[in-house]
Amino acid sequence: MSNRTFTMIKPDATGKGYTGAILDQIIKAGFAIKAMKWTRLTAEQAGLFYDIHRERPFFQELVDFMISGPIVAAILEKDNAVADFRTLIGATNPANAAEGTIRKLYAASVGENAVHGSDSDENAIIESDFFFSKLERF
Ligand code: FUP
Repeated sequence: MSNRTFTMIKPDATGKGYTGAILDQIIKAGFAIKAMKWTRLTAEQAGLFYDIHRERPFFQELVDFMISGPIVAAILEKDNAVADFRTLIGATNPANAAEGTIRKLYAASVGENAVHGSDSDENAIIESDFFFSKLERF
């Protein structure tokens, strides 16, 4: 599955009305949508998704932010999907993100950073399975 990655458009970006522009940029960059849903996470779900950060000082803030509004979850397909998508979204902190990247354009801070992108092929599979059944992928 090295040609697939997983993304979320986070509550800051959905709330500010950036969903359409972000999806447009993703599609124009050559990613095909293989699954997509508009949903809102519970605290338990957000905690499980970011389980790796549970002991970090920003964990509670991260969970509170991720449940503060709806998100768009999607599976994306493209050659070299994980790395190319990380390039498209830019650095975690938008202050360090390259010009033209999604986070540079739409993110406000390291916490409210508009989008998620999987950081490895392994995590792309885990994260995709967290949100989507086989019947929801086309
Ligand atoms: P990324 O892979 O770019 O999403 O970044 P990380 O996995 O390092 O972090 C996951 C999320 O934790 C970020 F999107 C935002 C949040 N975070 C903070 O709120 N503060 C930090 O110092 C680092 C990360």
